[in-house]
Amino acid sequence: MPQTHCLLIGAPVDSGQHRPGCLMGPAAYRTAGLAAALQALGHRVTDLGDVVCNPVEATSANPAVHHLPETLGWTRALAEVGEAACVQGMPIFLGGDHSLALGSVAGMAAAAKAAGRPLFVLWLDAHSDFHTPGTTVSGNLHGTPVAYLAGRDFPEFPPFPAPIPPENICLFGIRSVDAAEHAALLQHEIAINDMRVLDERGVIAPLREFLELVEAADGLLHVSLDVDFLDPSVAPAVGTTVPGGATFREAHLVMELLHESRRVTSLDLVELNPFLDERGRTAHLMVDLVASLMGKKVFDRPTRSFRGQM
Ligand code: 6HN
Ligand code: MN
Ligand code: MN
Ligand code: MN
Repeated sequence: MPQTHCLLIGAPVDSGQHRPGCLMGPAAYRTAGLAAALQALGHRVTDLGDVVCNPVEATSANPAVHHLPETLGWTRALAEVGEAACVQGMPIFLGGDHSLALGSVAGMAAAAKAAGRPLFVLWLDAHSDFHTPGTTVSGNLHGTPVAYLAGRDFPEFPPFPAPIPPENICLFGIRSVDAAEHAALLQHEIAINDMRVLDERGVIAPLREFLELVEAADGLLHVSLDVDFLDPSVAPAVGTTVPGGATFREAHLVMELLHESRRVTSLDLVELNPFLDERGRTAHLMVDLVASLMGKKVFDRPTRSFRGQM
């Protein structure tokens, strides 16, 4: 199996929502043994440490929006660090709340543009995160990154480097969508695999459909994994729990299929709030899911993809 150079990028972002604790995420992933788990699979790991945020003075026309200067600072810093890391290997962003993806995906989009390759995004989440700063009711900017990467109106932010066409975006696992997000999603051709779809079809068929698009376009694939994609019964350490999420095995199966696709080029791990965890179980599960994504198998048969090819 080819070795990957994994670049761990600590993103202790806590400004995208109100409940303190996500800033402890990077330390929790390190404590739960992420680097060792990747090395045990034969990968090379470089920990780039934690990124530092320099706030950017700004205000929003929407008075609900809070911590905009910090979020702008993180967006700029993470885009820069992420874009530079792409050249060396596979960036893995250790969050931090989901507003970090405003920066991580911007960095990946800039790198994809420079490489002349299309970027695809798989959003594993209970939420659609499709608000703009103008439509958010909570003012929590962690609910906005999909709208930013799709090129919607973000007057407070730098223009997104290369907006991602809706057909290159796949929402997976969603079960909580606000009215303004719902209305906007109806205007975009984004694949929406909500839990109703996954209940009926399972995770395999819809994920394969998306991976086939990535394959056909020889695309780069960014995966953004929100802890609340998982059911709260297996992953309690998150501020925005929504019942009815992916089971332990569904989540591993998604990761195993992603590994077999050989397409994933960057990854966000977001919304872990270690302050809400139970003896580290959510942090450990997230590390185990990354291991599945990077090649760990239940039983290590000679490698065969889901299509039965080598
Ligand atoms: N996340 N739609 C809600 C809001 O406040 O805008 C929830 C957002 C959750 C964001 O889970 O990353
Ligand atoms: Mn606050
Ligand atoms: Mn999210
Ligand atoms: Mn979420």
